[in-house]
Amino acid sequence: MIKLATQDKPFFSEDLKTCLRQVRQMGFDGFEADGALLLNQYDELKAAVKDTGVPVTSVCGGYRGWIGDFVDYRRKTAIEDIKIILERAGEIGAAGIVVPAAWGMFSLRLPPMVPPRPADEDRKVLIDSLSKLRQVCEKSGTNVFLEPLNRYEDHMLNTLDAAGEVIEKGGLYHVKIMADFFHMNIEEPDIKKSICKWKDFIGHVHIADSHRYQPGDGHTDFVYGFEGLREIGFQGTMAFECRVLGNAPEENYRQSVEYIRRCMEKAGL
Ligand code: LER
Ligand code: MN
Repeated sequence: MIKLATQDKPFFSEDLKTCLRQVRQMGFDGFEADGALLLNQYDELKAAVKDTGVPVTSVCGGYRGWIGDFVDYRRKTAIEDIKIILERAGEIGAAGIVVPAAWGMFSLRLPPMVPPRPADEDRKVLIDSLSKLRQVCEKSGTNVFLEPLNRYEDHMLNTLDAAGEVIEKGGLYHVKIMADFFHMNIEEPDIKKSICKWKDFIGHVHIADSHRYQPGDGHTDFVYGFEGLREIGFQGTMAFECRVLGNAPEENYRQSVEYIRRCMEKAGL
């Protein structure tokens, strides 16, 4: 059964128990926690999950550095932080952590356009970082969800093909592909076909509409993409990762959850 989750929102309480209750009341099945919560407020988060029964389905970001960082000590720091997050994610029943190669570090489409490291080195570095996370994933029963970002946010992995090829080349089967509808809308020629091509690799999904606001407000064809998820028998979590437009953001967000549930139904999910 697919779960719908949300990342944190400005209108959710800072008190984690209250936050998780709000998440459920809004119509979600679970919460996608920032990794910083697992690093810095782990006891509070664990107690909130236990008290409310609302699961942390997944984790995203919140660690220092990037697995594809140009600076070696920052890459090592990222790996060490992610290891701690994954151990704790396993303890509280979360499926894993969403990890891009890097975010906002370099773009081949923005000046200076010439990266300090060649593409074949990028790939080696990514395979090396991801290999170092194999043991903790196996021990904690978690996955790394490797996320291709659009060309303006990262230069290493932009498509499901690029992420899938790194996984295959490195034999990294503790790593799954994270398919984000916002990035796919920019980079994939046909979202449904790309999802179907990587059917055994897709482990997690992010949703936002074409303009990265709440689903239902833009022009992304979610039903079409969800048909791909139905065809591959996807059973993971789809997490909302978007800003919320409008004067009544809480109500608009609630309506967006209803909209996505209708799209899921239309797609047979
Ligand atoms: C960034 O644009 C993004 O999509 C996040 O999920 C980063 O991991
Ligand atoms: Mn994302």
